[in-house]
Amino acid sequence: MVRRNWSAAALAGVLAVSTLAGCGGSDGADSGSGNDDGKITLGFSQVGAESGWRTANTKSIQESATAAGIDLQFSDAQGKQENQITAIRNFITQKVDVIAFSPVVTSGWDAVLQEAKDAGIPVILTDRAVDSQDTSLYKSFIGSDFVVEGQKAGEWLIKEYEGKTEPVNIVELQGTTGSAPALDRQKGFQEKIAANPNFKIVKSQTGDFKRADGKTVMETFLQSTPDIDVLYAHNDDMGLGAIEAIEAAGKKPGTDIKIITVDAVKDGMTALADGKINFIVECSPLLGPQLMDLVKKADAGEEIPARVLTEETTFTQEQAKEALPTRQY
Ligand code: GYE
Repeated sequence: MVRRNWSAAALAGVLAVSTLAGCGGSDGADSGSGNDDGKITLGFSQVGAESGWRTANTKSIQESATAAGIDLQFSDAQGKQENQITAIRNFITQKVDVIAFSPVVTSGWDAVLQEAKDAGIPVILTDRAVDSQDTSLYKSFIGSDFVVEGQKAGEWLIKEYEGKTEPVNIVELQGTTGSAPALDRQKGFQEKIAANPNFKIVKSQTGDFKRADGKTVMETFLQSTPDIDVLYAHNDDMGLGAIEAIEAAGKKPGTDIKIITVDAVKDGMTALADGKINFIVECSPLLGPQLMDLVKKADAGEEIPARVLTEETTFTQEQAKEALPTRQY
């Protein structure tokens, strides 16, 4: 389908090119995406399949593209930024109508985003932010506020230990190094717990948002630090891996070591309802429907909000029991 540019000047340029193409026998109705079915083509570069959250997010994007009649070119970067850059360059070459992607890490995007901008293809950041100073390189950013998520985790801990004066040893399983959710969930949490001098983060290491890594890193934490009171894991999957390590070490997760995670996917919620996790901060992966609305508007050259925030809650063990039967993911 014709990629509609958003400025009148650019539109005039596209029309001129179309006219020339028409002379060559083309129908002149396609800017080159090779897709003449009238559908919008969306190129989407996904992080990978590192967690339950990501699986639910991919499903949401695929299902809502189908429902919206959008032709989705889906590319899995397997956790590597270089794969995402290659995928985005391919989308530019294909002349897709809109590009969306969930950046693995925050930095290093300026060059490829500039290429998309120069090609007149609107870009929508999905789920994770970039640190580019030039915010004109993308049209919108849809996703959660990860700093707020970290703050919610810290607030729960402060309440949990209210009135107590003994030291609280915390270990932290960070998400993928350099990713927006890892940086911001750490920041928000630290900001809140700084209010209580008894709280001490004694170990903090990445588990790459993966269950297996959460388990192995927790094993090393348990070996080096016998008196762990609290585990703060940046996602459910790492928390679930850590639970295996804690149980293997003969300790009771949720009792001997209190556990806070982020995401609230079904496996996490089940462990919460079972008393193995103490608190989960929700992060919704169901970004597909809102993303498709933004894609349609961006393709039509309409103004779209620079920031679209997802609505989220938190879950205690009791709340998890209530929510589990109807949990979608
Ligand atoms: O919390 C984690 C996933 O970017 C919000 O990535 C997302 C995070 C999510 O791997 O489970």
